[in-house]
Amino acid sequence: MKIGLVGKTNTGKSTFFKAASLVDVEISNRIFTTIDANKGVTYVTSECPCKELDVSCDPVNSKCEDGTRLIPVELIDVAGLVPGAHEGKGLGNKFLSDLMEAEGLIHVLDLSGRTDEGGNPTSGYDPEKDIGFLYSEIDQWIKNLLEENWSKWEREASRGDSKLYECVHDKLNGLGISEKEVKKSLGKDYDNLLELASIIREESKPIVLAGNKIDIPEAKEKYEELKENYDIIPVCAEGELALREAEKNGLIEYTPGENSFKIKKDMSKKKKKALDFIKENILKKYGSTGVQDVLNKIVFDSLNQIVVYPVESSSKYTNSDGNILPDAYILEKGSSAIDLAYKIHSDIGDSFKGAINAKSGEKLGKESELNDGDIIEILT
Ligand SMILES: Nc1nc2c(ncn2[C@@H]2O[C@H](COP(=O)(O)OP(=O)(O)OP(=O)(O)O)[C@@H](O)[C@H]2O)c(=O)[nH]1
Ligand SMILES: [Mg+2]
Repeated sequence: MKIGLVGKTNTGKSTFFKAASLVDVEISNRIFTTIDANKGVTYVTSECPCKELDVSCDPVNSKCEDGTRLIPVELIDVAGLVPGAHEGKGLGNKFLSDLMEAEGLIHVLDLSGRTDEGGNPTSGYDPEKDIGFLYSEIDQWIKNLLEENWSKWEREASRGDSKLYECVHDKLNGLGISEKEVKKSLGKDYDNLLELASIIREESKPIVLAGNKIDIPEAKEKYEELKENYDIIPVCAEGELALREAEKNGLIEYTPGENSFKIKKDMSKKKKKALDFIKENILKKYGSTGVQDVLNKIVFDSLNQIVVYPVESSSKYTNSDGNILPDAYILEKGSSAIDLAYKIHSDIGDSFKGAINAKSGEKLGKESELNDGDIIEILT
């Protein structure tokens, strides 16, 4: 699973990326700080069944902190988007293809209004404008790709040489857009290619709005206004970065997504003051820094994923090495036992004989739908 960070320059994408992945990347208030895409690993979180079962787990492909399972996903941070990027303006459209590898996008907005559309310092800029501009850039870019070959595809389709959805899918395949998504989009009403592009984008690239810089007073005001019309999460990427770095350096105990932290070690007055500010103004007011909420929202809500725990022994919840609840897999909601088997390994899929739901003891067939938090033994 890959998630991309997108937005105009200087909104805090790299700060979000660094906070979420702890990969050391350059952050600055210059415009176009990031040029080449940064890639790293971050985690989505879900309640680990070890709590409910009262067992102590030994994660292998993931981590568990205090009963919260952290499951890795890939995060991509790209260059800032400028109006006209689809025509090659700014850093051009190469990074649009970098970004489109991602299944879901996080649109990082600077809610403070202190950066204009080009990322330069200003005051009173309305960040709502950036929301529409992102959709329009992506749509025009997809439209351009469709336009290049559209007449040819229509001719081929009318001769019966190939199907329209196959041609469109071939072209968009590299953008992580599935055949199913193309087919569904083509089945909807559209008057022109821009409308079709827009439908394809909605079908294939869910976008979560991250209202960043919520520590700044103007951003707090703007958030109150925007939340009436948009599903937007208040975020303080800089605050999350400070917390995760303090945790890494052993100064505090902090689980991402939580609304508090514990101080473990003495620190400088300045650092203590900064952490207190985050506690009072962000964590207490909004319940978290928002970074983890945004990641969980895009994966679990927008991309409709669930977490399933495959085991080799359904009575002991272990793999062959005796690790309890070793692996957590992210699967699309609606996935069945056979889908899980193939996700583990094609050999396991091919020799599938059934499955057992470890919590209920129930025997499952190929088509049995899995639920979030299920622990499953595949029988081969
Ligand atoms: N106040 C405040 N400033 C932030 C926050 N997050 C990022 N910033 C600042 O915003 C500026 C831009 O941050 P970057 O992370 O480099 O922004 P970017 O979106 O990656 O920028 P480009 O790579 O140029 O596209 C830096 O000065 C950050 O310190 C935040 O939560 N609050
Ligand atoms: Mg950057």
